[in-house]
Formats: sequence, C-alpha cells, structure tokens
Amino acid sequence: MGNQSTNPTGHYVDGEWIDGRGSETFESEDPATGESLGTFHRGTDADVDVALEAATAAFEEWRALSHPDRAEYLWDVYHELRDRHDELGEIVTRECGKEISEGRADVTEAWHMVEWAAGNARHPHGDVVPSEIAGKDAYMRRKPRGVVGCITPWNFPIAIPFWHVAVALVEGNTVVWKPAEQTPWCGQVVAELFDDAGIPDGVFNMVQGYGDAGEAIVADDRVDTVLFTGSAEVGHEIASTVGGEPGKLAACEMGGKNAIVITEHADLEIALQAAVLSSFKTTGQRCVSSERLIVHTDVYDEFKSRFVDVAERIAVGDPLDEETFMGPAIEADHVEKIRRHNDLAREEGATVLVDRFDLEPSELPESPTDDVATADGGTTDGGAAGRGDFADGHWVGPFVYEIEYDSDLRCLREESFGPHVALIEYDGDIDRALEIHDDTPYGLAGAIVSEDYRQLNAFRDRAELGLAYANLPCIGAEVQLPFGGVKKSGNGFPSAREVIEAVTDRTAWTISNESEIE
Ligand code: TXE
Repeated sequence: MGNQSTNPTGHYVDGEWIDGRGSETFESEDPATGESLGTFHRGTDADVDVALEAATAAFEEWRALSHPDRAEYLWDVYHELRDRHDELGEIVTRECGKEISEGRADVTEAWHMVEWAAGNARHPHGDVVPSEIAGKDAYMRRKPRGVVGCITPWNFPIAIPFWHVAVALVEGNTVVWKPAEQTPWCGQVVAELFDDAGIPDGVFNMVQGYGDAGEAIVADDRVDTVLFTGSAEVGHEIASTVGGEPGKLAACEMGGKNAIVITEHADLEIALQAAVLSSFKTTGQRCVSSERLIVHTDVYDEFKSRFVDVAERIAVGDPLDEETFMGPAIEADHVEKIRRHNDLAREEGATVLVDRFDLEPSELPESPTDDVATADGGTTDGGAAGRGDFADGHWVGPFVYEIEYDSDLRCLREESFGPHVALIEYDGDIDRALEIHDDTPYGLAGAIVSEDYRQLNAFRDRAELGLAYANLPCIGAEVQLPFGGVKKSGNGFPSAREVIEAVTDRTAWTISNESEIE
C-alpha cells in the first residue's frame, strides 16, 4: 500500500495517498447514531487537477496493454471483494445505514460487475461486417475514450462505483472518481482495493469531497466521458454542461417516481410482497423504490387492508441486526426532505393511512454497546457508549396514504426517496393503469402484478420505463442487462454492460486485400 495518510484520510492519486491541497475536512457519520466514523480531506479544484493530470499521463501506457492484461488487476479486486465480503458489507451498513443483508448485497453486486467486466476482456469485441465492395474487409473496432470522470451517490456506495469503473478500466480508460460525501469510508475502501491490486500509478484515482469537486471533474477539458448516478437536478446540470462541449460524453442515471400496477388479475400475496419490498427496503432510498401503488378497484380494499397492516408492523431497527427490515435514513437533511413530501401529500388532500414517520422512542432499538471498527483503522471506545446512541440517529418509519389520482398532484410526480407511499385506486382496463403509471416526468423502473399475459405484455411494451418487472418487486439489478431510465430519469445508462457505449469510441475500419486500388 502507498503512503496512506491516516486521520484525516486523504485522496488516492497517482498510486499514493495524499492529503488535500485545501485545509477543509469533513466527517463520515453513522446514520444510526450520528457518531463520526472518521475524518476526511475535502477535495478542491487543486486536488481534482492533480488527479486529472495523473490520469491523463497514465492513459497511453494503460491503453497499450491487452484487454486480458488490464483485466488481471480487476480479477485481484474481484477476489478481495469476495474474501472480504462480510467485512465490507458491514462498512456499507455502518456508513449508509441500510440493513446488513443489503450491505453485503452491495458488495456482491460489486463483484458481479467486476466479474462481468473482467470476463468480457476475453469475449468478441466489435464487429466484422461484410463490405459492400469486393476485396475489402470491414470492421467496427472499439477504442478507449481517455479519461473517465465518475461521480457516484451514497445509496449503493460500493456497487455503483464498480458499475462505472470496472468497464471503463478494462476498456483501457483511466479514471478519476469522486465518491458521495456521505460515504467517504466506502470510497477509501474501494481505492484500497485497487491499491492492493497494484494497479499502475495514475490509472485509478479517487478524490474525496462534495459537489464542488464533482463540478471540477465535469468542467475539465481533460475528461472525455462523465459517468454520473445521483439526483435528477445534478444529472441534468451535468448533461447540459457536457452537451455544450463537442467530443465529450455524459451518461447519467437519476431517480424515479416508480409505481407498481396491481390489476384485477393479480395474485394479492405476490402483490403484497412486491409492494412491501419495493416501498420499504433500503428505507425507500433506492432509485428503483416504488412510491405509487396503482391498484384496480376490484382488489383495492383487500390489498389496502393487507398493505396497511404490514406497514403498521414493519420493524425499524439496528441495521447491523440480521432481523431488521428497515434501517435509518441517510442524514438529517434527507429526513426533512421526506417530511416535506409527507406534508405536501397532506396539503394536496391525501387520506393518511399509516403515519409512523416520527417513530416513538419505544419503537427505536436499544442502543448498541459492542466495539466496532472506525474508518481510521481504530475501534470505538466500547463500554456503555459503544457505537453511540440510537436516539441521535436519523430514524423514520412508513408513511402511507391514499389519494384520488389527478395529473396536477405534485405528491404523485416528485420523488421523495423515502418510505413514502401513495395508494391510487383505478377503474378500467390496462390502458387506464398505464395512463396513470406514465404520468410522471420520470421513467426509471416499474412493476406489474397480474396473471393475465396480455396485461403483462401491454405493460412491457408500452410503459415508459427503462426497467420493467412482472410479478416481482420493483427492485434489483442484473449486470448482464442494461440498467437506466428514460424521460427525466436519465440518458446513456451509466451502469452494467451499457457503460461500454459511453467509454469507447468506435472506428469503422475498412481494409483492402487487393494489390491495386480500383
Ligand atoms: O444527490 P446528488 P444526493 C436522488 C434522491 C435524493 C436526491 C439527493 O431523490 O433525495 O437525489 O441526493 C455529486 N456537479 N438520488 O444529494 O446531489 C455529489 O457530491 C457534480 C437518486 O445524494 O445528485 C455526489 O457524489 N457532482 C439516486 C453525487 O453527485 C455533483 C441516488 C450525487 O449527489 C454536483 C442518490 C455537481 N453540481 C440520490 N452536486 C439514484 N439514482 O439512485 C453534487 N454532486
């Protein structure tokens, strides 16, 4: 490992751990207790500048390696992710608050992505096409674009970085990555994996920090492609900045106002499971979480009573406890954002069915007392304090309401990114369900629950979505499939296998086999 700065922890640039050029630092916070997990240097324009300089300088040598040789470094990372699966899963849970099986799943998804990208290094790559002129061969060849800037959110702090980085590196690009400011510990851990794998200096660089460091990456001329996952506001800003620069590309994946359509032909047990998992897993903080349940009038009352019953009972608890279904929200500001959405729904005429948003003290888990690791390599003091006091965490519970559909309702159009769920009753056929379903500016993910194949096919073919699920929860990503949205949810699918389109240029290569040009 290079010269690792310890506390505060620095950036990983040109194969070294360096302190920030600026003097500012920031804390990583445990969402369950509000305790600091470590102090990190806040990246400035100057830090981004040296990282981009390193990435630019490393590009020619890195691109000169074969795909399988580049993939060798990724295979080392893959084995580390597998060997340290539980340990890294716990760090994800500590830093972003999602319950432990989801913390581990974040690491699993990361190694799936690395496996796909590194395995792809030995697969056919480009096209051989018949030339329209006899005696010529015609090919489509891919080549790396150069320096790829990656900007990622906090909700999948290990998986999403690998969606961006793994394919970019195998294809021969170099990378400057900025993790989310809420999850710098995960950022540090990912950079350590590349450092341990011995990746050549400057090929992979990580700068900690806030949105201003992300802006510096996006604006810099040395960056050829920007891969972004995060909010719609920032994604659109990035897409328009990059769109004004010929030759530069941005692929952005943003959120959604996702829905599940439950038709008159639904198996209600499947509908219930799909709705509960989609609405409350990760405390509703997934880009694919569902915030609207569009339910046919024939099954509405029964579904409502069963869904409300579960929402009343869902256990919110210590995310490190294997029994917990829902952990805390990421941070205090986010709790207030979800609260404003709950208030908006009330103002717009919602009938509130479950309001456990502000949990009673008796609903909180008992404060933990075990010693646990911190980001600077130490442990907490243990004793009575342990990880801190759950009373200081960012706890929220389910908020469920019913409302009559109206196209003007903001609460049905704007993402809250929390356990905030609207039940909407509809009467009519699948066309009516699709009309309500598509009436948002977003188009990321959605599900249908039905036993009627014609309804399933209509949803698959016509719903305005990038990701459509049938008789399944509206969650889950498969690295073999594209992952991304339409409308305001994004462009370019900066994830899974589709990243290859954003990080390679195509050359149409035509070669003559004749001794003379005719
Ligand atoms: O996102 P941001 P936040 C949605 C969700 C959530 C909201 C805000 O609705 O409530 O976004 O979350 C960096 N130029 N999603 O604040 O601000 C930032 O530092 C360049 C959905 O986390 O978009 C971080 O690294 N970069 C989403 C990353 O962008 C900038 C997951 C995301 O931050 C920047 C997360 C700028 N001007 C939130 N400003 C999903 N698709 O799942 C910020 N950043």
